[in-house]
Amino acid sequence: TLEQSRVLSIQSHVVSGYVGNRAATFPLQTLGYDVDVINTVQFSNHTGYGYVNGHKTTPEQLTSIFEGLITNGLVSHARILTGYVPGAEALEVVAKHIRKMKEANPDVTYVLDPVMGDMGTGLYVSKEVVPIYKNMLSLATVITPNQFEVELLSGIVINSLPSLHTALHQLHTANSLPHVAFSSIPLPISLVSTLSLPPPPASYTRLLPDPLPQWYDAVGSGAPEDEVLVCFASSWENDRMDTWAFALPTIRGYFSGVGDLFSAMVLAHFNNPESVSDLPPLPHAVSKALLAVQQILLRTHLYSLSRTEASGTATPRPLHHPSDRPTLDSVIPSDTELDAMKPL
Ligand code: PXL
Repeated sequence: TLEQSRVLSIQSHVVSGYVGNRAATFPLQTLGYDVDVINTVQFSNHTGYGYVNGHKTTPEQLTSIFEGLITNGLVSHARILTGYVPGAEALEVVAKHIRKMKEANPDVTYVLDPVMGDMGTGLYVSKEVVPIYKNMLSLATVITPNQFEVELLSGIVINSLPSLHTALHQLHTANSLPHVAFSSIPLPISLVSTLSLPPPPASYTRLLPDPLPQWYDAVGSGAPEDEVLVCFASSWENDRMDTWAFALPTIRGYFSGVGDLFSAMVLAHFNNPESVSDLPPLPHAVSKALLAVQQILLRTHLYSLSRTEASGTATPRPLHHPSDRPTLDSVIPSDTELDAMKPL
């Protein structure tokens, strides 16, 4: 039988910094999860530094770790999370064991982040990884791709809301995939305010909080007509697709591991009896995840602004140095702000 509080998280480890398992583990633990961690790489730091040392876990090493867990009867996780797995053979090993776990217990919740690349940089795993992820889609409960990964997995180029809708529809129907949480894409706020997702039945749009939080000017570009980040979530049930869109103010900083934290928080809040609202499971989990990510980014941003000394080569100077910076206390959302973030 499954142990509801146990999570198996399979992603990267970095010695310095917080991406992959280093971004996922502690936040999951604070929510009461018992997190078992398989490290797919051990690097000195994340790859944004340009210089990285360390090693990838080999397929043989991954196999032996899984065998150890199985032999001791330690595989009863109710939730599985996977992220960065750079090699095809290693990903095959991961896929094989997740398939076994799902076969033994179809109720396992599996959040799959198909980490392959992004729009700016292109593919950053071996190209043999792509077809393996395509095969793994049928195992997943929720996937958390970015735009690059949605296009690669669906074969559909996203350049409009209808093409976005078609790509999501394709992902659901071709893979019997119940849920997609499409991590944020930048859109002009003028478009977002007119957003209507084809076709209804149930499409919610969570727009920017109104009034804007008082920290917004200090962390955003300062111009509300500027871009916002929009996250699309869609669920497929009984031959019907429901889509939700969430819009958030942009925090102008250089961050890594944001997607990893987001996926972990979606896993944490998805169908969790201790995390409830009147929303369906996916939009509930996504709104909780976005709020947690936003709060952590705000604190990280304020911390980075407060540091005067050089802090390593991966952190460029912040774009904004407002003299009246928000304080940590002031970024804790008020009840009114939280209310304003409920779907319309
Ligand atoms: O955040 C994704 C990620 C995961 N793992 C490693 C990375 C990064 C992003 O830079 O370098 C090792």
